[in-house]
Amino acid sequence: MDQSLRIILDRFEKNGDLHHVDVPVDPVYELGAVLLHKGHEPGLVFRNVLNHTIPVVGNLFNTYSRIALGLGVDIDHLQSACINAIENGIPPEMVAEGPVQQVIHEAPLDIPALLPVPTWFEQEQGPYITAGVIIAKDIETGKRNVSIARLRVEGGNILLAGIAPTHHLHVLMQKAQAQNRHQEIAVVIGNHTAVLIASQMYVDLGHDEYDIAGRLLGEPLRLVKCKNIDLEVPAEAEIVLEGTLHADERVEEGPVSEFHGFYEHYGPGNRVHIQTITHRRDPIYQAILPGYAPEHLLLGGTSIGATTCLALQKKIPSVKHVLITEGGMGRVHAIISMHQPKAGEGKRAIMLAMAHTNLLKLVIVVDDDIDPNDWTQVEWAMAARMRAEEDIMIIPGVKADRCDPQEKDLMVTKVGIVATRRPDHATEPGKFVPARAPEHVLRKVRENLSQY
Ligand SMILES: Cc1cc2nc3c(=O)[nH]c(=O)nc-3n(C[C@H](O)[C@H](O)[C@H](O)COP(=O)(O)O)c2cc1C
Ligand SMILES: [Mn+2]
Repeated sequence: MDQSLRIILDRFEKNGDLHHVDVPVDPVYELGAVLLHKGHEPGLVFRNVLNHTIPVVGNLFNTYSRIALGLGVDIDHLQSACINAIENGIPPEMVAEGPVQQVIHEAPLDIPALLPVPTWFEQEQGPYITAGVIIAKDIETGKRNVSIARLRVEGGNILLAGIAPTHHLHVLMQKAQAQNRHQEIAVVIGNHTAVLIASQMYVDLGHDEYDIAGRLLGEPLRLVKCKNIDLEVPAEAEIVLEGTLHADERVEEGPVSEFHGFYEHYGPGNRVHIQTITHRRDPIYQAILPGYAPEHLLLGGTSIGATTCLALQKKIPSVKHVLITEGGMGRVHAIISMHQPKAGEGKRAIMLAMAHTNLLKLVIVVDDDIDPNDWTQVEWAMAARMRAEEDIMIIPGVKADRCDPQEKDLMVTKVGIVATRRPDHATEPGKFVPARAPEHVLRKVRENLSQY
């Protein structure tokens, strides 16, 4: 089976989920502005990027259904497929060669000339690689890590990485520094959906995200050895940058966009020295519009929903689904769907979810007759089933993630809402009786709806 981004582009094309842009587009601000204004419309292939020959694709995975399409699963099975992939990984396999190494560039490298990396926002200090999946190995254990961090192109062969201190890649960089070594990394651009989703999973340090990608693919991910570092990269990817991440080379990053749509000022980032670039003969550059933009939010939201759901189900089997909403920035709002929760079980699920997934700030619990993807239904559940004095929990002073827009002294107030039927719901005489026509008439009309 083809494990490339190309097979996804073909599938999207056939399904009407891809649009080609032939007019010239400037990678400085204009390309990002097009992605922004196209919102949830089909993915875009920019075939004519100013000053570059390599085409740029973006907005591919800007809805949960397009993520499901990329993984080849039904939208209703997206979360269960992710959970299965976490629990039953398939280890990758090595192959002797792959198209990602058809062309090899060595020093001196000029990354800005070679790759059409977009400049996104006014206050950011340069172009950012945003769909670069970073491969690294733990210097102590040899275990692999696969994740995304944005990389600013500084010129020549130098990049700047801004990695959250809580992320594994940051831990690995520190471990390398403790041994006075630089952390080898490979930046892989132009990936199959399975690799992108795997890279976003909140799993334990040492859990190789390539195994998750394998299960999502349904077969081992095929890897080739890097040319000059001790790492392995997907053989069928588009572009790979091989280099080292330097804990001791810290450079002030300045304003950088975050998922909430504002700039953050995180302080210094770390320099990356690239020594080799390999790519296909005719590579495709993948870009993800960063900031408050659907693709950025939902790639993370898919994985956060799955990892939270898995953690909850281990303690509370009546949890059926955890949806991370786009309006909640793909990070901070969750809707938990439960099957006939017992009294108080909704609140327990809320507390577990918040404790497990630090970023979650508003968690709403609904019964599984409500479609969490349909905000109108969720709102109806709150209107019909919630008693605010009992069902809303407000928890001030909880430790926050540094990214939360309302974080103060690294704390936020969290809110939990239980909007499920009460256990006595069915027995209260005369209440909550649905007003409807007889079931046999409803069924007959449903079955013959197209005739009307
Ligand atoms: C488009 C995109 C850009 C991202 N940029 C960053 C980033 O710049 N810094 C960062 O720390 N995490 C970033 N992330 C989030 C991490 O990739 C994600 O939390 C991942 O699970 C971390 O994995 P790790 O703990 O294995 O390192 C980004 C995610 C996406 C989808
Ligand atoms: Mn990891």
